[in-house]
Amino acid sequence: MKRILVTGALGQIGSELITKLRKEYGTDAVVASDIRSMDNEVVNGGPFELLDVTDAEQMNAIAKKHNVDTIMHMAALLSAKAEEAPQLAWHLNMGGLVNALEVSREQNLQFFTPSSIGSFGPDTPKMETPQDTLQRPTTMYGVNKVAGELLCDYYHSRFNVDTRGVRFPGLISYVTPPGGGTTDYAVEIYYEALKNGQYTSFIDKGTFMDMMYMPDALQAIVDLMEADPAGLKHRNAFNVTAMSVEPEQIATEIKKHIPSFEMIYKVDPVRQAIADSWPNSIDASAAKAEWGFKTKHDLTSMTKDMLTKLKTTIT
Ligand code: AKB
Repeated sequence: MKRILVTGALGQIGSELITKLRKEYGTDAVVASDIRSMDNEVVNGGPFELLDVTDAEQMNAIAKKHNVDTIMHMAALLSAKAEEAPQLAWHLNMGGLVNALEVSREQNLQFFTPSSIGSFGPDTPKMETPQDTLQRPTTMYGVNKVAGELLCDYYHSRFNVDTRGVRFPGLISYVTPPGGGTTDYAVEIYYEALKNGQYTSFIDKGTFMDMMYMPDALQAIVDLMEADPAGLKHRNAFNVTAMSVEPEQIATEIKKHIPSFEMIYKVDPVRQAIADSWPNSIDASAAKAEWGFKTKHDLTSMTKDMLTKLKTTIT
């Protein structure tokens, strides 16, 4: 039976990943952990541990206590937050990652962590960004992500740790809002459309970025972790995406359901600069070829589902 420790379990991805993994492998097989405790379903539904990922000893002890065979390391500061506090971002994003990799090495665990489209920079080819290409990001988040990708490859080649990972695009979800990311606009827009009938976007019209609906992202994690290692030429940082969109396209799709919806623009120069340094669209063909990556949702089906699900929670 699998036993998985998830860090950052109360974050945007973690909170839904816990539910997905508990459905796949059983409630007790998945240990949720986070630096904060919250009285929510994640905490109530199965094992939970308070964990500061920068504390290596604590992480080691928790992994041992629950006899886990896998770590899914999700705890991280996102791009805009990391730009506000670059030293903290280095401490948390790199310190947490190296601790999680060390625990995996010492206890011989399988390991997953997400990289991001933020690992690319302004010199990277902007369209259909290849799997293997120039990566010179200009943000602290991007620096953390590239260093993290390399570190995960290193732990595999040097210590034979079964490290795996993807480069996530912006993830759209209705359970836990993201916080401090550049692609957050693409989540906020749905909440605000239902609450107020309008949204003020901090990202300018015409700014294309890759996005993916959360159920597809969670399935990608499970599929990659279960993939036969013999088929993996890459192990970490697979490009994955479902769509390349700009704010007007999301607004147009929302208007099909809420015709009075209005989009206003008040561009935040910091987050706009981050978005401008990222690709317009990435090429996921390596993930498709090596472990069968696929998605179910496009912009149309995602928008319909987001509005339906959110309606029951926020109105
Ligand atoms: C962010 O915007 O920082 C994240 C990401 C694309 O990694 N959503």
